[in-house]
Amino acid sequence: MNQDKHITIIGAGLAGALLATLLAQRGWTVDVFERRGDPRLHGYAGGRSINLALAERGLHALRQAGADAGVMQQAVMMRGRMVHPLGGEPELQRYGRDDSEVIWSINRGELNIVLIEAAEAAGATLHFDRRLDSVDFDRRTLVVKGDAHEDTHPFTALVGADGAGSTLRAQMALYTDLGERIEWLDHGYKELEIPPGPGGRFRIEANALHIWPRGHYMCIALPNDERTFTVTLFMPHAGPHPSFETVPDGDAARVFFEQEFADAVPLIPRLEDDYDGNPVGSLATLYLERWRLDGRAVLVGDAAHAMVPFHGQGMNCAFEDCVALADALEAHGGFEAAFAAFERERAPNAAAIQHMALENYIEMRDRVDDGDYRLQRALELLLQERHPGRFVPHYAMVSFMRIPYAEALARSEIQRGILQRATHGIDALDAVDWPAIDADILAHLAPLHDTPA
Ligand code: FAD
Ligand code: E1W
Repeated sequence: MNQDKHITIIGAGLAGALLATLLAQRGWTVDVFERRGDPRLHGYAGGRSINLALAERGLHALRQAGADAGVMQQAVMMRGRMVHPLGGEPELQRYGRDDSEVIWSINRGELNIVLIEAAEAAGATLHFDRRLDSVDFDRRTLVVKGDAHEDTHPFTALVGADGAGSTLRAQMALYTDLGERIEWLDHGYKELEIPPGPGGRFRIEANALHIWPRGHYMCIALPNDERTFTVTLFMPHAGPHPSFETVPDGDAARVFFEQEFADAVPLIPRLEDDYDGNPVGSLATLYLERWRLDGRAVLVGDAAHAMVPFHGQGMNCAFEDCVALADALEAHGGFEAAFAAFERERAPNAAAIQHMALENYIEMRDRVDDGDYRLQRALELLLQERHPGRFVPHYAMVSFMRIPYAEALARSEIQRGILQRATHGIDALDAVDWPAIDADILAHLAPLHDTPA
């Protein structure tokens, strides 16, 4: 075996399977160890239909691997957010200018299967039911367990794609200080299901991400290709408002939903069973000062930078990591230089999207249904037309473009100031002082350069 082009990946989840594909396609010998069983044989762990929003960054990475067509077959287009106010009609707020600026809802299990098949087709070797247990970085061996098995394998270099609770990260931390800090969100989440309606049709608008903003908590719903929706309730774990403490079970949930999400109640026939049967998930941001142990191991995706889900970018960012790492391994001689270049490129961008994801929770749960927010979104669209290639709405920079997240964040902060100054004390766009805004934009925003395809 060519030791220089051999790599071992921990985790065949979203990032692990995509990275295995990209590297195997470039002539690498790739071994992947995955704790779970092969989802093609036993179905995807959990069995529930959980979906994710795929945006341009993730889609572009899938194109690099030639896996986009297989994924898009199952995808449902989402044109915008459908906001359901308390006691009012739902309203669609478009994400972009037209149907070329949309995002896609995809099933996590189906996506993982497409990527696992791509990895094997490219020549990677996947070992299922093999959980990483420990690593001896001095001897360069690792121990994996599963099926009453315990094996020791030699490795050349390791990539940790084993998610937020990464075992590889914990093993690396025994050899070097990674500067790890976890910030738990005091809100958790619970998933519920909207089954198909009469005639097997979607019960609510299929091509949207539905949001029920309620100030300190919210529900969202994403469509599945089998005509169901997965609803997610985000709410504090504890405390007096509504919280998972004050709404402890299915019966309490029905009363709560009748008060707060009345239009959703008839859509969720198994509300009590779903609420009682599904766990409350926890959410956190994981900050690391270092992502690698010299040239012996590096972390990608959630293992390196788990984030809260409110921008729908965790997987998209993990996929961008995979392309960046595969490129760095091709561009640099030796693992140490490649891992260092990868970390240098990605760490500031991961930090930027982690920050934007936290900010977006407050935006989604509290602001999407107020007049000021809608005025600023409408103004963003007009400014995009007036200053093409210079003023691009925040959401578009994150979801429809591939400029580095750190640049999107810096520009968004400048634009927020411009929008605030422009809308200060006015409540309609016809009162806007256009010459003043134009001058503000030209003074503070340089022309933007997107990465070419
Ligand atoms: P994972 O997908 O967690 O994969 C890790 C893999 O490693 C798993 O297969 C696991 O079994 C395996 N593994 C773990 N430990 C071991 C071990 N010791 N040995 C071997 N294998 C191991 N992102 C988006 O882009 N869009 C969204 O809409 C979105 N919505 C979300 C909603 C919620 C409620 C949450 C919680 C997250 C959401 N995300 C979303 C984020 C997204 O789920 C993650 O960012 C993404 O799954 C990260 O991929 P990963 O491959 O790094 O980790
Ligand atoms: C998306 C879980 C999740 C996933 C998402 C999004 C949101 C709110 C949530 C962010 C968004 C797609 N978002 N939606 N509308 N404005 N921002 O774009 O993935 Cl909670």
